[in-house]
Amino acid sequence: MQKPVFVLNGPNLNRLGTREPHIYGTTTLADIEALCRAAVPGLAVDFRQSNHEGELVEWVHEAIDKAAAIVINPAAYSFTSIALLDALKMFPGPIIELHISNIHRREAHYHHSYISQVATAVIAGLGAAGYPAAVRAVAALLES
Ligand code: CA2
Repeated sequence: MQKPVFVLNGPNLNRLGTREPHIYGTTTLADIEALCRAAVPGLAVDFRQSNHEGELVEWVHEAIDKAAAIVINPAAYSFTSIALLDALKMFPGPIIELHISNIHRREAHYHHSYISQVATAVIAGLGAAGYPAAVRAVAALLES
């Protein structure tokens, strides 16, 4: 059986849909999880969110053994976490870094992501629609 795709979400994303709708839209993380699960029939999606850097690192370690691909919205850890970068370097499959907003149109502190160094591809600015697009993209990469 095909291994699942891990969809990992970083800090504060559990509060999505509750503020800043002009940047992040009104979709909740539960809505996004449903979009991911429906994106590719037959593809298992393991969807998680944590506000803790160490927990995200441990999930990446788990993915090394269990997942075919990782889609990750590291949120603020994109711009600070060498620990997450080092963990992702060990993952052998495709990694898609995802941001709901276009981080390059925002303040300068959102412009440099450590995670982009190890990402197969980066999706930013498509809103919640970026998530199912990322899941479809990894499915295509795993097929090829
Ligand atoms: O655009 C994205 O997906 C981000 O990764 C979201 C992060 C931000 O630090 C990145 O620059 C871009 C922040 C997530 C904030 O979560 C929210 C919580 C409640 C309401 C709206 C957003």
